Amino acid sequence: MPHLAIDDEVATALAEGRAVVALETTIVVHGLPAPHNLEVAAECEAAVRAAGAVPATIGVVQGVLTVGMGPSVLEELADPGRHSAKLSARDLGFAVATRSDGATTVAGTIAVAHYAGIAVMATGGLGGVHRGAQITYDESADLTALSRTPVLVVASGVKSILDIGATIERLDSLGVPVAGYRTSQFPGFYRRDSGFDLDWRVESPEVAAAAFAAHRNWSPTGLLIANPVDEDRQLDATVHDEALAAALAHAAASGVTGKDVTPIVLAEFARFTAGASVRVNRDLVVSNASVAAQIAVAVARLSS
Ligand code: PSU
Ligand code: MN
Repeated sequence: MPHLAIDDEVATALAEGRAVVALETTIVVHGLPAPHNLEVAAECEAAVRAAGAVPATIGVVQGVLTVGMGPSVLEELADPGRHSAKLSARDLGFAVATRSDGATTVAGTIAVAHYAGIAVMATGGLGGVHRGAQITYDESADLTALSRTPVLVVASGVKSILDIGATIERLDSLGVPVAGYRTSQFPGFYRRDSGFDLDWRVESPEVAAAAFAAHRNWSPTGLLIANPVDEDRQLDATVHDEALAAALAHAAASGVTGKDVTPIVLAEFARFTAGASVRVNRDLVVSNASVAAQIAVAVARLSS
């Protein structure tokens, strides 16, 4: 497959049945400002290794679905002059055919991960249903991708800019199982608790892995493990609520739609909080990478 390039270390780990964790690139290219973006990418890879798994950062480089990329390739992909696209699952065929550069979203990343044989991925916040979606129909393809791709995703819930209640309902309709990681509350990305309860919680990577292994026998969907940011790392509640209002107003006034909405709202959050939201975003992504790696190790153990 000339359109698929799996890094040697990742390929060897997969062939030997060892733990591999897919990491996305949209957060690096479109989600976090430089130099935080490349720093956090390196920290995620280190966190995955520290937990005994192999990291596979996924993106599209000149039309090649690239599974596992070193820091120099990632740096090139994130170079603003390169105008790397934001690629969801549906975009991959055109990106291959036109030899484009692009960062993959959760939807794009799990599609490539599954194609490459990787069953676990980590991100910051899953995409979801946007506020006002009953008019705009703006619902992230992350949800429908998870409903047809058997990859376990670790995320700190969904970003608080979204309609969290509606997102939880859609995950239910789509048959995507959700459990809190050592919490009974659905996390609110920058905050531990979005105010919504969860039906399931898991206390260990082993139970998360066992649930996924069982689920895969009768369902084609992925599974969401919702890992909240550490208590002492979350954004102050008042700061959060003020920033959220400002970011939503900014997005509405800018007239931006579609896939540009999430990046512009994240950037406004960072500006309004003078970088505090970026700090929280960094902490939660690295924590998710670590939890994903622990789960991937447990998944590998179950299948050996
Ligand atoms: N998590 C973060 N920052 C991000 C994202 C996740 O901390 O930028 C990205 C993911 O790639 C996710 C995307 O798939 O945001 C959702 O974009 P949209 O709402 O356009 O579907
Ligand atoms: Mn959207």
